[in-house]
Formats: sequence, C-alpha cells, structure tokens
Amino acid sequence: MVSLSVDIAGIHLRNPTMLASGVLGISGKLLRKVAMAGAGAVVTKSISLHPRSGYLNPTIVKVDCGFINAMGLPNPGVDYFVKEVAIAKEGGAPVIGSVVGEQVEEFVEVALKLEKAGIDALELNVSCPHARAGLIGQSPELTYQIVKAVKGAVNIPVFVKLTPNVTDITEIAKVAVDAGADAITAINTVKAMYINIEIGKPVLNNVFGGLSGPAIKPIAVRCVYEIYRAVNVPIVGVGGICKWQDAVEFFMAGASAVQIGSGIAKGLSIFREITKGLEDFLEKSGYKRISDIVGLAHKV
Ligand code: RRO
Repeated sequence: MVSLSVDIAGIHLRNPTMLASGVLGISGKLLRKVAMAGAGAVVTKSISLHPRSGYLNPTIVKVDCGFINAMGLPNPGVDYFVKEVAIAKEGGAPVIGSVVGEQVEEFVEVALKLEKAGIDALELNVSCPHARAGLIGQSPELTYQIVKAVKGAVNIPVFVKLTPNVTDITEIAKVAVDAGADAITAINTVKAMYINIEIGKPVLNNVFGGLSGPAIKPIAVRCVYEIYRAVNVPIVGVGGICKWQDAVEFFMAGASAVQIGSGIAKGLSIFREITKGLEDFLEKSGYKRISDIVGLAHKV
C-alpha cells in the first residue's frame, strides 16, 4: 500500500496536490469546493490590505500553449477576506493564504490578519510578472526584507513564491531561505504578451501579462531543479501541470508537492486524476511514498 501524504514545513497534506493561487481562490465557497474535489491543500488568490478592482478587460487571453493573464491582483482586501477563511477550511484541506503588498508593512499587516483568521500557512507573492508588487521578487534586498519581517511577525509557516523572470532564480531562493522562508513555491507566470494581427495591437489591456500552462512546464521544472540544489527547504512546484506524469517530473526535479493552476481548465476532477495516477505509478514502480522520488533526477 503506497502513501500519498506529505508534510511540508509542518503542514500535513493528504496528497501532494494543491490549488495554485489565482485560480478559483477568491471565495471561501470556491476554495471549499476545490478541497472537497480532492486537492491536498488550497491557496487563496493573492490578498492585499485594501480591495483592488484589477485591470480593465481583456485580462486573459488563450494562446496555443496556455494562457496569458494580467488580472491586476483583483481581490476584496484582507478585512473582507478573513470571513472566507473559515468557509474554505470546511473543505477539510489546509488553506494557504497568498499575500501581496507594495511595501514590507503591507505584507506584515495582511499576514497577521490572515493568521488571526485561522489560515494554516502563508505564501508570499513577491512574483506577479506585471505589477509593481511583483518587482519585489527580482530584488534580493526587498525579498529579504519582506520575508524577514513576515517571519518575525507570524507563527505559521511561510512559503515564498518566486518569479522565473530573473537571471538566477537560486539567488532569490537563497535570500528567501536566509530570511527564514519555510518553503519555496516555484514558479509564478512568465512575462509574455500577445498581439492581435487583425487590429495590430496587444490584446491585454495591460499589454504585458503572465504566461501559464504547458508552455512553461519545462521552465518550471528547470527552476525547481536549480532551487533544489541551492537550498534546504521543501519546494512546491507549479507551472503547466496537467497530468500525473507532469507531477512526477516535478517531484524528480526536487518538489515535495505540486500546484495546479491552468490545469483546472480540465475540470476539478484533475486533482483525483493526478492523485490516482501518482498512486498507480508509485505502486508499479515499487516506491512507498512521494518522498522516495523527490529529487531522484539529482542522484547519479
Ligand atoms: O493578478 C494577477 O494579475 C496575477 C498575479 Br497577482 C500573479 O501573481 N501572477 C499572475 O500571473 N497574475
């Protein structure tokens, strides 16, 4: 009998799949629904101190190999969102609060409010590819300050979600871990754009957006592989995971759990499909648990 449960930074997951931030994470009811559909944990939409309406439409465009979005961090603000946490938790899976802000103080204030509301862990979003807040994750100094300040303020595990839009992702991962990060989530979307040739203009209102979906999976796997060599905390892999084979690739690169974002377009059954595929794979390959394959691709 194989076991799919994993422990990440003190959080127990019944299986290693999570809902990625930004996808269905805007209300307690939706998060509860995803947890009940089999996700091992759910991550909220990134929450800021004050409500944000986001960018004007169009905010998302489908491309051959995924989606490009520039939502602009729409969310109801932390004071509204805290009421959603208890509903989300009814789903029976840990709820991880994604935190976004423009300065250190905003991150700390949102983190404290979510902790008080009973959230299980935090994921600091320093990596939105097309917002001012996202530039934080391109700066080692700012990343260090934010992670250090949040870690000094809360008692729950802190994950830090990194951007691939840097020259060396391990530099930022190391800084985040030096500042106290309990886990690293990799990666956020890849800066991209789409031009409609009929009208000769960029389609997204914000011009630039973040590419997600199958196109970014090899980039994400490479980032996880590099981060695994650089730091000694658990890694949560995210980027283009649509089937169990994708998840296995992330585990072998060094991830201890995976998040599903764009893959949700296939329906919520994706969580049970991936967990069933993982179970069968472990069984037939003679492995007992997910940790048996974490980092396997590094072994000579
Ligand atoms: O809301 C967004 O536009 C957004 C965010 Br906060 C993020 O972290 N990544 C992304 O692709 N879009």
